[in-house]
Order: sequence, then C-alpha cells, then structure tokens
Amino acid sequence: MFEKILIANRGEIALRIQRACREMGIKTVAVHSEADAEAKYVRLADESVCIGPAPSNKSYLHVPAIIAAAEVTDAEAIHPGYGFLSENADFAERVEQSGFTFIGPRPETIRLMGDKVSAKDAMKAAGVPCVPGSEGALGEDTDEWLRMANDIGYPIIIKAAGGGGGRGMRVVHTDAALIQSVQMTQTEAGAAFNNPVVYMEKYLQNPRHIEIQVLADEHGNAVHLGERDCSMQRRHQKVLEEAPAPGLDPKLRAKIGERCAEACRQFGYRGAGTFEFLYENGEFFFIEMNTRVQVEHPVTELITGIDIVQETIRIAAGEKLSVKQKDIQFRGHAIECRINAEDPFTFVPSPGRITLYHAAGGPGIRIDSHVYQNYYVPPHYDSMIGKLIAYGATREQAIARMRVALSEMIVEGIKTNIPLHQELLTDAAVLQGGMSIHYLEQKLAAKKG
Ligand code: MV4
Repeated sequence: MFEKILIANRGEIALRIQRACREMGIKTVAVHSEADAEAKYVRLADESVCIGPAPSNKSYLHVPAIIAAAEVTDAEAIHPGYGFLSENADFAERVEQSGFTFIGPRPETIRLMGDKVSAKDAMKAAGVPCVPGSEGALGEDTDEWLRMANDIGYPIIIKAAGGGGGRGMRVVHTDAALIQSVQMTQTEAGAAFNNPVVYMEKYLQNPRHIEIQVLADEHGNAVHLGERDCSMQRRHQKVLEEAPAPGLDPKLRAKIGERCAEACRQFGYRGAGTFEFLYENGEFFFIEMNTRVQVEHPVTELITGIDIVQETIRIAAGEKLSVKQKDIQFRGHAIECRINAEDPFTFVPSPGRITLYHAAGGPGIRIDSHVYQNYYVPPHYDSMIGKLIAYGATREQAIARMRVALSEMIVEGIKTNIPLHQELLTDAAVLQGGMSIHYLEQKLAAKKG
C-alpha cells in the first residue's frame, strides 16, 4: 500500500479523499491555491504545498506545479478527485511518466471515453445498449445525413465527439433545419473542443438520467454497485441524487449492471467509473462514461456499505477488489442534496463568509463538507459547499430524515439553496419519484409564471 498520497483537488472531495487515506494509515499531501491556504483540510493534511494563485488555471489545473509538489513531498500516488484534472488523459500520462501512480484509469482509457464517438463504439462492441444513431462520426455527405435522420426518425440530436456533460449539442426536428444545424455544431465544436467531429442520435424526449457505478481492478475483476437516479438537474448541474432509482426492477438492475461490469472486463477498465444512461420506457441507453469518482458517490456507498474512495486507492496500489458481485447487497435508500452557495431561486452564486454554521445530525445523516463557521467561501470555484446525505430503510424514511436535517442546517452570511431543497422535498412529484430530466426546469419555469 502507498505510504503517501497527494490529493490534487480542493473542497469537500479533498477532505473526503483525505479521510479515506487517514483511515487506511496513508499520509496525505494537500495542494492548494492562495485562496484556500487557510482551509481546514489543508491544515489537517500531513503536509501541504501552495501551488499557485486563486484562479484554477494557475493552481488546480497547473500540471507542472502539481507534479513538482509530488516530487518535493515524496508522494507516491496522486488522487485527482472530480473536476479539474480528473479526466485529463495528458495529466494522467504526465503523472505516470514522472514516476507516480495516477489513482484512476489508464490514460488510454480516459482518452477513449473522453471522445464520445470512440466511447460509444467501444460500448456497442461490448454489448452495452446505446441510443440509436449514426455509426460513429458523421462524414461529409450531406445527403447521407438526411437519409440517416429519416431512418432514425426526428427529433434527432447532433452531439460533438469532444463535448459531454451537456456541451456541444443541438436538437433537430426537420430536414429543413438539419444541414445547417450539423454545420453549426461542427463549427462550434471545432472552436470549443478543438475537434469538429459530431455524431447523430435519436433525441429521447422525456428520459430519466440513471447511471451505473462500477469498480474494476487490474486483475480482471469488475463489479457494479447498482445505479443512481440523477434526473433532478438544472442546466446540466445535478441538484439531488438518489439510490436506488425509484421503481427500477431489481432484475433489470442486475442485467444492465452486469453488462457494464462485463464491458469493464473487456476493455481492461481500472478504478471507479460511471456509465451514464438515459432511461425511457423501461429501457437503458448509454450516452457517456465518466472515468472518475463522482460528486454523488456517497448515495451508493450508503446503500452498499462499500467505501468507493478507499477502493480506488486499493485498486491503484494493485490490490484486488475487496468485494465480489455476489456479496454486494443493495439495502435501504439514500438521497443526496447538493448544498450550493447561491440564491435558491435565481441561482446566482453567493460567495462570502459563513458567519453562523450548524450542521445537521442524527441517525442516517451524513455531511460531506469542508466548511465551518467563519469559513470564507471563495468566489473562484464551483459554488458547492457540501453535500447533505440521508439514508433510510425505505425511500420514505430517507426523505423524512432529509427534511429534518435540512431544517436543522444553519448556514448564515451567505445564501444557500437549502430552501430549494426544502421545497423539492414537499413536491408531490418528487415524493412520487421517477421524474424526467426536465422536471425541475419545468417546475421552476412554471413558478416564474
Ligand atoms: C441526450 C438527450 C436526449 N437524447 N441524448 C445532456 C448531457 C449529456 N451527458 C447528454 N445529454 C443529453 N443527451 C439523446 N439522444 C438529453 C440529454 C440531456 C440530459 C441528459 C442527462 C441529464 C440531463 C440532461 C439535460 C438535458 C438534456
């Protein structure tokens, strides 16, 4: 096992990874920007290195500074967390070329999944069900685009191979709009991702967003940890996630989960990963794979009892998975509310000093957060200040516990989206469960009138 790991991230996930390391007896190195110098998790780390000024591109995205920090502290491995450099294949490669272990998939795998066309090709070949669409990238022949769109049937969606997470997409409803729409998406993709390649899919009009968590080791073992329903989102930012997905048949879970695990075995996946699906009319359609630990991993941890972050570290150290599929049980229900420093209804960020802070507690409540009373929320980064996670034997119990926990939370001095979560947890449709990816935006639009 590693003696010392450098955590190339900030905020709650830096603290989460640090806790995993400390529990395993591994020393930690925190790297931080000037804006995060006073952060408590930086002080709790065994060592810390300032890697640059506040802007991310001069600190958390600055590869040479991070590699140098690993060198001067004699760290053996680097955990990238989520966001920042976590899905940057060139970074993973630089880490390994510099003699450190990258805690994540092989650089080639990150590159394969980063290109949405090659990711989908790989999944199709591995027997993962995908959204019907073009065979790979669109070519030059505009008549072929028209034929394809008519074969698939409108509406269709044009997506950039270099996009993902909602960037570089365009929905098309008619032949008349098709050619110009494809060309505009190509131009935008060339400018945004330095890659003009696009592909075509059937546009699913009212799907849920359900993702499958997997773990795979370097010994050919792979398991799935079930699914998370992440449909409650606004502008591609998830707001609330839960596991299991309401109403999903356990047989279908086992089937799609095993497909994902088998795909991992086939392409020699390593580490934690997430298969993103659209789910409509009882069918799963693969859209993208994330090659990192995700923000919402705790809901899966709570229903399986598996520490996903510790597993990523063990896998990187060359150990075998600590669990076999037959030993993984899904027990109870977990819900996560992302707590953001923002206006609860305009969503305008609200950085600043937290003047009063009290964290919720009690049975089944987990808070993953780096903040505390008198903490200054810097304006330079993502507005998420923590995650409130509730576990219960049933979905109803998890919701009841979440409601109590939200009412106990005190965060003063900045605005937070706690009032939005309180409203969601009294919304009849949310209580029913199984809403589509459009539900929250429709609800907010209706409220605006
Ligand atoms: C789609 C889709 C409908 N049909 N693909 C958006 C983010 C990116 N990961 C893929 N996205 C979508 N792809 C087809 N063929 C609808 C979306 C989509 C979406 C997906 C997941 C979560 C939230 C979303 C919000 C809007 C659109």
